[in-house]
Amino acid sequence: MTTAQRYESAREIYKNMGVDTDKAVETLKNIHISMHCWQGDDVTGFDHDGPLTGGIQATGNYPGKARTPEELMADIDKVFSLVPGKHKLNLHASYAIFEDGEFADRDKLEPKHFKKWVEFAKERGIGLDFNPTFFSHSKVVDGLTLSSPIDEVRNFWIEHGKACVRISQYFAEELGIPCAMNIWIPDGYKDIPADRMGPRARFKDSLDQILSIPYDKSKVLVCLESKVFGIGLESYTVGSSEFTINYAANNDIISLMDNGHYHPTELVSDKISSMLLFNEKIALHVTRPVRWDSDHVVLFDDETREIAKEIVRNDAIDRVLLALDFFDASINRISAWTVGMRNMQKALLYALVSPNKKFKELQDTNQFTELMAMQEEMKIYPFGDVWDYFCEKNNVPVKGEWFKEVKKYEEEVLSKRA
Ligand code: RNT
Ligand code: ZN
Repeated sequence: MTTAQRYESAREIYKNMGVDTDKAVETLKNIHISMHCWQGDDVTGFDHDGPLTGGIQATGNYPGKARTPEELMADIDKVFSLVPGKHKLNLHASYAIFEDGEFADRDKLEPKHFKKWVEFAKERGIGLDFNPTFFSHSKVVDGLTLSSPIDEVRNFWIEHGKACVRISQYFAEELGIPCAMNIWIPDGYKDIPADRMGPRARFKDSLDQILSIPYDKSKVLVCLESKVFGIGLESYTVGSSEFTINYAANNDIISLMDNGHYHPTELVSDKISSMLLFNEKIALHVTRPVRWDSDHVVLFDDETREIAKEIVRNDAIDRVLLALDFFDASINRISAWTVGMRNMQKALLYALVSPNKKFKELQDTNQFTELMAMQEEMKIYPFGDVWDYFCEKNNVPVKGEWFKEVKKYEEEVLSKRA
């Protein structure tokens, strides 16, 4: 049977449950996921040759990592050719591209240092998102940036933040697509602090200063990401969840939740509805924490599906800025990216072909026996046939065919990078 024939049969089966698969496929096509550039080079970037710092770690040394902007762009293109639909690219400030030996430190970055990325995005008709890089730099002193007690250090990073707001607005204006700019700082302490308030008060003031520059709020969507702990920063994190949610709510910016940034039994899927009740927009970093914020590749697993369900069944597709955040250096990086992107899309499609209204009715009429029975039945509906159809319709390889492309690319391109 062809993919189209299998889809026809699946469509009828879902129709009996009141699900319109044609509509689901159409909706999914218009969901743009922000793909992080940093899976391609283990969060290295192009503006330094020091180690990755900030309490985050990319482990593994699978060959073929991108070493130059050209290599990273080629790799991103390869991934986009294997992922259905059109997406956004999420850059970090450390991916500035300096030409003719010129260099600008993070506090002096300008739009021109990202011109090549804008050209890249324009040629592909995609939007760009952005992140100031508050790590992997000598001005991170004693693990602190925007919360540092040293004025010179704190001011350096405030200037970096301001520069990034300007660059984000440049992206939005050049591309005609709003740019989400996410602020995450690693600041924290390994051991029990003597003063928890001071660093948070300084962080608050630093954010106020960064956001005091004029910028167009309809173009630059400033987000603030919380965290519970980092490696070497286990006892105290300045940008905790309470800090970021309150700061965002009081300053009209967007809260960003990364599902690796909570205690192990806390689930971001359960937080989304509360956040949506009080915020016009929220932002997500979808990742896979394994025992800690390990940033494993996103799988088609329970929590990813649950996150997708919360977005879809609350009609929040346009209110959730959806980005991925993982970096696995132990496997082929093109494959890592592709698996994560396709899985996020699968999770969304899975949510779109769930009889959400019917399930809600069962809940509201206290029919939990039937709800469980039907939810379990739906798990083995011919979902794969709908997904395959979506891939075919969007001109990307169906089923595992994409992996052949990755192997070929590894042989022809990645293996030559040694
Ligand atoms: C770190 C945060 C942050 C980074 C990226 C590289 O724990 O999740 O989002 O992963 O900015
Ligand atoms: Zn994150």
